[in-house]
Amino acid sequence: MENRFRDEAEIHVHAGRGGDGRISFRREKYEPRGGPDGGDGGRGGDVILVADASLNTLYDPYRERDYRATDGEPGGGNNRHGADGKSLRLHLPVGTVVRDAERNHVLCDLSTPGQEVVIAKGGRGGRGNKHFAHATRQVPRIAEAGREGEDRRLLLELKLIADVGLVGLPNAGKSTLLSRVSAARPKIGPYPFTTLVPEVGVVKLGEDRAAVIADIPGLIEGAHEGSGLGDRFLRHVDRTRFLLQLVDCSVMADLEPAAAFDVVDAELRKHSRALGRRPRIVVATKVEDEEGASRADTLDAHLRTKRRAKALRISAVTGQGIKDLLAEVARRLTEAAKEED
Ligand SMILES: Nc1nc2c(ncn2[C@@H]2O[C@H](COP(=O)(O)OP(=O)(O)OP(=O)(O)O)[C@@H](O)[C@H]2O)c(=O)[nH]1
Ligand SMILES: [Mg+2]
Repeated sequence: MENRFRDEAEIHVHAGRGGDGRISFRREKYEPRGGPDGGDGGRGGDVILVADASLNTLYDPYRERDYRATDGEPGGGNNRHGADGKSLRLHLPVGTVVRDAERNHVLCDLSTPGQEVVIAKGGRGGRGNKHFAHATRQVPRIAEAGREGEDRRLLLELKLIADVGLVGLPNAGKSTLLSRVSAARPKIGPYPFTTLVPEVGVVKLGEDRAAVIADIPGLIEGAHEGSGLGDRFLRHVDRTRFLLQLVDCSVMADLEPAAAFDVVDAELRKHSRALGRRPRIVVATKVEDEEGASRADTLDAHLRTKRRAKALRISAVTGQGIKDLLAEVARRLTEAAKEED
């Protein structure tokens, strides 16, 4: 899984060097000592980071480590200016946090689609010898060298930005729910760890309302410390407005609903205080028969001691409860938006 999905990468970016200034003299008939006409070198290209909404992981392209913009061309004779180097535009998913790898401080956060940041500036071109002529030096045999471009090591860290995060044990039905309410087609399987890569989908909540939902791989005990890569996945729900915690209430589930709730609840709290306190809707999944309903009752009894609200019951198979769930999601988002104002 590690070789396909990247949510962390270290890369080295090199802006282009400026082209050198030229030493040259005009050559004309009958004028053996023409004036200086060496042109300036072109500017080196910049390295520009672009926040691209069509990407959602730091995929394979970024396994390459070095990224170079091109150098500026040297100046020519006859006052010809060297061509500027081409800038390199590096497309990264929205939600990428960029740090300086040496000092570890945040350089930028690519949070808005289309946002562009010049992360390494190209070097200035050197001036040609025509700039160095004056009364006492009419035959300047000097020109300036181009400047080096900026060179930086960057740490890229992807943190998805979504309205709603789906969390739960493996096999809880997270991806199934996402595929039911959005156009996203995540992989679904009757076994744990089907989802290996966080995925986002857009859910329509009304005529002109929509929410972005992030589906992450299942969490297991110890996730906050890195078990099952849980800490990396939890990071993708750091930037959500609220969470849907899914609890499998079918008889097939490995754990009783109350225990399943507690495992994930504890991991969220241990990951960070903020995530532990993030508004959350508990969702009892796979509730399509009496057996499921009675297990959902035990979950509610358990929640009574811990939380104000009961679990919302859904079945992705029959579609039961999904409309109500989306209505609740819409209501919560409105609430969250009000609080942010
Ligand atoms: N009976 C029933 N089965 C369901 C329901 N929702 C999901 N499933 C099944 O549960 C299994 C796991 O579903 P997924 O959506 O892949 O679960 P997940 O939580 O995304 O699992 P991971 O990606 O491994 O964390 C699949 O076999 C689904 O078909 C439901 O409402 N009722
Ligand atoms: Mg899944």
